[in-house]
Amino acid sequence: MGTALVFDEEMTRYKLLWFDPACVIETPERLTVSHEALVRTGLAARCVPTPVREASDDDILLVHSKEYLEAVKKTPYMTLDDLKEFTLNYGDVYFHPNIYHCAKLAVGAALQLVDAVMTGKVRNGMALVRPPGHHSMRSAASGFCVFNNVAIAAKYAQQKYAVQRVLIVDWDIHHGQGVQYAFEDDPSVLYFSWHRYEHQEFWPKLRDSDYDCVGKDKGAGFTINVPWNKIGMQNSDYLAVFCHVLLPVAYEFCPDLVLVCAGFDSAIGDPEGEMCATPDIFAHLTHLLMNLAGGKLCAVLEGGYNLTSLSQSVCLTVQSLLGDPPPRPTDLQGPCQSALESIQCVRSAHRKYWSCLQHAVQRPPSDVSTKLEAHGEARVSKADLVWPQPARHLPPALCTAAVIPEDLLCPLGCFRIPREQRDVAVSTWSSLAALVGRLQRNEIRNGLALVSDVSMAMAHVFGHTPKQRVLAVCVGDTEALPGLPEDGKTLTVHFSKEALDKPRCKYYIPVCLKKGLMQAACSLLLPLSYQYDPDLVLLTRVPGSHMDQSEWQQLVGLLQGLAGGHVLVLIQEGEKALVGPTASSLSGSPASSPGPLSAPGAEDIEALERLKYRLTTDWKLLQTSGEC
Ligand code: X5A
Ligand code: ZN
Repeated sequence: MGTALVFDEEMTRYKLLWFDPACVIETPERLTVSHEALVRTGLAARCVPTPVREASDDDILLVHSKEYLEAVKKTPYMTLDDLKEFTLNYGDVYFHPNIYHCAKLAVGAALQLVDAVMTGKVRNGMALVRPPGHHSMRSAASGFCVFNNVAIAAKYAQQKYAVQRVLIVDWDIHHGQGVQYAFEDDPSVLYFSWHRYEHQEFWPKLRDSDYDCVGKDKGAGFTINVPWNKIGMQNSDYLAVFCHVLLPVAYEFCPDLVLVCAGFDSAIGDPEGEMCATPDIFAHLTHLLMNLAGGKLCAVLEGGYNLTSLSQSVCLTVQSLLGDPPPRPTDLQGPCQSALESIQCVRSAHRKYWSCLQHAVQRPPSDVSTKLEAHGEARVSKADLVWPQPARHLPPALCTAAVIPEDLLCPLGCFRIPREQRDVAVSTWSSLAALVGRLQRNEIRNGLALVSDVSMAMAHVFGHTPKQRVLAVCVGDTEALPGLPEDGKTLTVHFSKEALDKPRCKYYIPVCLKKGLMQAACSLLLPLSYQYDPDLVLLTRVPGSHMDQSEWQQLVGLLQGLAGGHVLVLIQEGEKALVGPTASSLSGSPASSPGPLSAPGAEDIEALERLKYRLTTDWKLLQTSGEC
């Protein structure tokens, strides 16, 4: 389906012309190094090159006032002194004779990306732009931003393509107040932002950026702010917010299009963010969003001021967009106390708006979150600012292998493991063994087998993976799971609609739910899986499941973020109809959307919260509240 890359060198042709310490970090090199890194790694060549265009006045007026546009239009003709004076009207931004031209291209780049995605030319894409956009407001420039690229893109998509619901994920380390203000009373655009806040001490120092600002009027609940009150946040903190806040709400919202304010000042080494999440995390964040909205995702560059971590993060984002498996996650110890406080506050503030959060722990609004300190130092030491160079990764040439009967057509994008023996039963086992071997040698990425007895097939796979950590995810009402090794070499999560055994040990987790499966996948399965960090994911499906085809496809998609993408799916014969949809997700096609009706019921969410709570002592990534 393809990934668009929108870029034009023209956007490097403006810079700060006078002394202003607040603006020195916003340089043309930000764009050149990012683009050069994409070229050097071969990623750019794998994308669909997509030209920029100049946004029209009408495009810009979707978000900005006529007066502001007319004022900016005059800047190309101003003298240096005029430009300096004009700049003084706004905060932390600079003007240059060529910035108006570049700002029109930056908006146009975002719109070209939306066009490419919405017309089906590509599945997703990224626009590398300057100036950034998310701080600019209806009548004001701010924080290096002139026009609000992403806010305009959202309105444009709604107007031109009748897109109903747009999800905007702002992972830049600053609060995109411009985006928030553009949609604060609009329930058709869900705006999510995390940002360095430090109890309103950090720029732009707005009361509007706190967790209790949730939107206005009809838009109440459709603004989600996650303030970071400490610096030094790590991969675990970011993942925890995705698992426990963003993803459950995103699945409930059911967007038709996902836009990302892709700022990388939230990565380690950035002088603005001072956070400690590694560039690898962006491969995961991207992957986790890639199956929403039928895969329609547009990432638009915002901030990012450490040229090394910026360019690495851009590469990892594009790598995921292209469908490469994310690298194995590193150092997931669980979120810090300060992050947990923020998570708890956000979930509590939103519990009345989202079914998936209705059983979040209630926090009295007066309980201002100042008491608890993050573990360790509040300062980030120099030693913590070193991170490993992302692995040079080569995706396996072959993607999906299938062990299926000869009378079944091999699904598109798969290749069949040939049968070596005439005896059907023996042949399936030997083919399955061959498949597991090829997965272990990284000759294939993932695989799928249709088997007569899932339980025996699982035992067979365990037999061939004695040294590996296997995450077994079982879906359906199996009575007999094989005798599971309880040595920590497998973690089993079993989804069933019937009541199951009580958890026998830390490594066997039964989940009994009627509905709300996506919520369980996001806030239970993902944290467990990430923390377990398996070498192989074994996903099994037997009849008698309540998980519909789109939920199943989402699960197949999400789990490919683990184990370097090594997922083996075992389907029991009665569920033959799932072979095609499974193969499609394994070979990288976007999963279908579960639809807004899959919202969970109160009972399910309560059961889920209870289960999570019980497991938190063993699995820190499941935590959603601080120690009170
Ligand atoms: C897009 C962006 C940051 C502005 C910081 C001003 N702007 N102190 O990251
Ligand atoms: Zn920023």
